Amino acid sequence: MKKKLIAGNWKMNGGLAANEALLGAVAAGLSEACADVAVCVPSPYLAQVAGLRGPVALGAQDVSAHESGAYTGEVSAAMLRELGVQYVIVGHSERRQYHGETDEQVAQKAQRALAAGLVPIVCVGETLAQREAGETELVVRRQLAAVIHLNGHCISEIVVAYEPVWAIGTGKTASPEQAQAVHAVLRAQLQAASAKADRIRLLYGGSMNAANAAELLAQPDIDGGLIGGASLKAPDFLTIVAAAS
Ligand code: 3PY
Repeated sequence: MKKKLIAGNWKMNGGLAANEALLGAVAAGLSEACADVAVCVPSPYLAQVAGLRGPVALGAQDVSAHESGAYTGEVSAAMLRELGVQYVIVGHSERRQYHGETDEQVAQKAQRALAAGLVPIVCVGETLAQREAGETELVVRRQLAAVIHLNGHCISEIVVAYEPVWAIGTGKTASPEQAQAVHAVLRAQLQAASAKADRIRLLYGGSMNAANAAELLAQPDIDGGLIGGASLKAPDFLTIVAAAS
């Protein structure tokens, strides 16, 4: 059986003192047999968290689609790697929505990450309007297809996160049945692309919290969670990790 992965997405939150307190509390609460745990932190704190992380893997929240050069403000995959980063989120809906990231750019970012030895956490998910129009499957398959198309030969090295946009920052969560249905679609798409698809971890994201984690994580195709707000509170985050362990 695959070990589940619980990755915190701190988004644009944190501070030197707060990070130290949060990581200390998380590390103290982890047991040896627990799920894999990661925190995806804002870029300025990567070096700090690399020194504090203990058993927690380090993740970033974005990476440049370019290798290096005149791209003011961007951070390359090689730079992340040098800081000890293992995971990087690509295509989070907040980046697709507020920064206009396209499926092709997300696929390029995944490619840069893989080439540098990082594991991209590729986010896919539909908006409320798309769900109501019956387009959920079409949308998530299109988003994942772009990444499969560009990264076919190493697709088994990625993590996929299904994050329905209508469940992000809204307090709404997909029901376990809704989430499982989409995960099954994604799993079938990955199986069609790779003989090693069964080892790819499919995370659910979108308001996973201490109260709903156990039910979501019990679904056959949910291999972990990408956790927003609840990853900023050590007791809640640890409850989710325990539910995955
Ligand atoms: C959320 O749970 O709000 C997320 O966006 C996790 O990435």
